[in-house]
Amino acid sequence: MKNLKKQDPQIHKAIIGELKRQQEGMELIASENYVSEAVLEALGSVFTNKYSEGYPGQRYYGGQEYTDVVEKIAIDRAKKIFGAQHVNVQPHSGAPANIICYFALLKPGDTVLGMDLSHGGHLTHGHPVTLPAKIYNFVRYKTKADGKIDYKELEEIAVKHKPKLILAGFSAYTRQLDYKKFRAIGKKVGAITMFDIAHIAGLIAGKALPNPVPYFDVVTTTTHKTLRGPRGGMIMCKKKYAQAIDKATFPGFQGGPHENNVAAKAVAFGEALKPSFRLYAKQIIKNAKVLEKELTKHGFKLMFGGTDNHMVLVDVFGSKGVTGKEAEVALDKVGITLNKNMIPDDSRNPMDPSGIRIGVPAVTTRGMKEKEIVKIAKWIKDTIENHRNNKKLKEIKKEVIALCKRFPIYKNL
Ligand code: DSN
Repeated sequence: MKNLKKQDPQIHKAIIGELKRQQEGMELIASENYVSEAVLEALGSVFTNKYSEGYPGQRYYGGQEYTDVVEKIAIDRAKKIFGAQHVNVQPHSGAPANIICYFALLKPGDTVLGMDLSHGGHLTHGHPVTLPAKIYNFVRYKTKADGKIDYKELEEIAVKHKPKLILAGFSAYTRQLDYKKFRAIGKKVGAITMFDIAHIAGLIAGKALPNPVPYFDVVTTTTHKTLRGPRGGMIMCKKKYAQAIDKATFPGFQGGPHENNVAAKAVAFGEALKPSFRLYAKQIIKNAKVLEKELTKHGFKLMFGGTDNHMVLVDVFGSKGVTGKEAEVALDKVGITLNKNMIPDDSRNPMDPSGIRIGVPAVTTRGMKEKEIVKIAKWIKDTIENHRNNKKLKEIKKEVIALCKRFPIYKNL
């Protein structure tokens, strides 16, 4: 970054600081990951200069010979990974992708069935503070005491409210969904089915979880979580909805696509098609299972009874009398980054909830395996149990940095 260093030392310094933070810190935010240097190069490429409203072969501005190449490759690779009939790689991120789908498939006032936020759902699945919740009528379903979705209740709610859209997907739910049951309920009430796979897209791409794309009418995702691509979104759908989705993306909701992101998505999809990505996806699940076992052994209560994917949701307040915020702050002090999180029907508030969410995709990218996860679980326990003991926290921090240094990232940056 020699030009940046000379021209804008303040920004250069912040980027170097962030690089060091990522290199030395233990990243356990379930939705984060480390992209490859090739993905970073595509992101920082001259495609950032180009306007390309429209779609390959049908653009509004000239000079599209290379934008069309990268966008077509991104689409083809996504189709190959997920077996999708139609793909739109232009959504800027996951929230816009979801809003585009609502816009494409619904009329104002239509009813949508989505998962409750405190039960692991996502803000854009109808939380009252969001724009979609002001436009559409969201009805929420929850999980049962055993942590599974109550499909019988889901069916009853669907029969009662006759939604136009049934939404599956989550940002903190840790269990595998029954795709066939969603499809059957959708069919029974004549609803379109949509699955937001943002969190688990990489696990599906790596064949560590079954592929839901054949079962749902529409599937949205981000590209930067387990899929390990650039910050961005994507919509996959059945041919029947292709035109509506494309029109709702542009000109309906977005302007020009960010072709530097599209190029980086193509690079990441190329990586996801490699055999090594399958090993990565499988290792994520193995690591999460070890985390589940170790945290349980250390006296933590895991929500939903454990995990089938890349993350766990822990009731730290119920387990150790330490709030989610206190745990997040203490863990930050030792260089372990994660987020406080609501647990189902949390009696506390979102800024200081009862839980923390812990995910292993980023540390797995670094090459950490079962042995390292055992250590991480112990540090989490020791940090939370000693959250006011700064001396102890400093000792743990040294150990965390030492382990991260043994699993380096971005050596060539
Ligand atoms: N913020 C993302 C997450 O952490 O799950 C979802 O949008």
